[in-house]
Amino acid sequence: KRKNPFTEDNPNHDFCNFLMELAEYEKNVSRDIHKYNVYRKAAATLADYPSRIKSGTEAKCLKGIGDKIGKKIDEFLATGKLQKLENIHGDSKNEAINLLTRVTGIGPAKAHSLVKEGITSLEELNKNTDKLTHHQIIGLKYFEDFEKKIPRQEVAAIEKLLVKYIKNIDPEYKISICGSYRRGKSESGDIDTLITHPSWTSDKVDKKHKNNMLKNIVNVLEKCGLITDTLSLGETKFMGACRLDLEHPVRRLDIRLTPHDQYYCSILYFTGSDVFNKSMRAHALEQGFTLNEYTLRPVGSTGVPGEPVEISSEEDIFDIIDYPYKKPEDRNS
Ligand code: DCP
Ligand code: MG
Ligand code: MN
Repeated sequence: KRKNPFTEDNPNHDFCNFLMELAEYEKNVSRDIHKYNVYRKAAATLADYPSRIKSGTEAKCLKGIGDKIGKKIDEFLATGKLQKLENIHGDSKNEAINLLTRVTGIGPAKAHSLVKEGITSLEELNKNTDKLTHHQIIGLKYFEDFEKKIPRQEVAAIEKLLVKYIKNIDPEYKISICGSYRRGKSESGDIDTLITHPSWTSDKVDKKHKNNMLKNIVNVLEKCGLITDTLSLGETKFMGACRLDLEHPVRRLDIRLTPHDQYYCSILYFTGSDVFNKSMRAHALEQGFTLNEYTLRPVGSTGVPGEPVEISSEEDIFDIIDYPYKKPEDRNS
């Protein structure tokens, strides 16, 4: 599970680090998603900033950074640490909750309840797998592998295999690796794969057919040894694990199957970043549109969304909501 996506060299990475630690604390321990988003946004903004921030005042000029975070930057610059974080780390209950949420499938609520039962380490978790779902057991099994970042060239090698095996089922399948890889990052937390097929549109095909399409793809990828485990498999979403070969760690693999007419909204969503998606959706709303991973629709005067707008490229979506086009590499904040 991603802890800090801003590890790549940037002149403000130490600020990003403490902001992401605060973000994780708010999400996992306080369960305050609003504060989590505020810290995450601030970290994304700083990670994107090309030069070293010299004071809280300077930082406050940037989007998403206010008084409180400005003060924290000043404290960090003056003392090299944050008292708030020192206090958080000094509490073993917080540390246990933070550790357990690093297992994929264990969310803040589950982590709280495990810690309440006295389960505070991975050893104890291993002795209590009866309390875990299949997803969480696989998460625990590959705890170390799943925390390793995936080098870009390994994602590219897995992409090649995915394309080869899936096109072998039907050459008309279109496969795109999205997420941080499409944003050009040198390493990724997982592999986000979007699949579509020109003859499959949202109005045409029944659920049964859709169901079998993804199941069939997953089956094939399992048979050839690329997929090692399934965390969850639905009609349009697969979450699981894959491995290039025995010399490489097991990696988290997400697959989404999308109808052809929803492809551009899907690829936009799945490319992210999550912080960028939030900004873009907020902008869409200001322009009277509701944007999600499936469609772009005008918000009618009654508040009921209208018919989806026809879209034939990612650029279309930016144009329609009057948002300056950003290449995937520029969608980090
Ligand atoms: N996404 C989103 N909101 C979320 C989770 C995901 O908008 N809460 C979208 C944007 C993400 C994309 O899905 O970029 C893929 O999700 P990941 O969690 O795989 O994130 P990334 O690929 O961006 O980063 P990483 O390298 O950590 O996987
Ligand atoms: Mg990803
Ligand atoms: Mn993912």
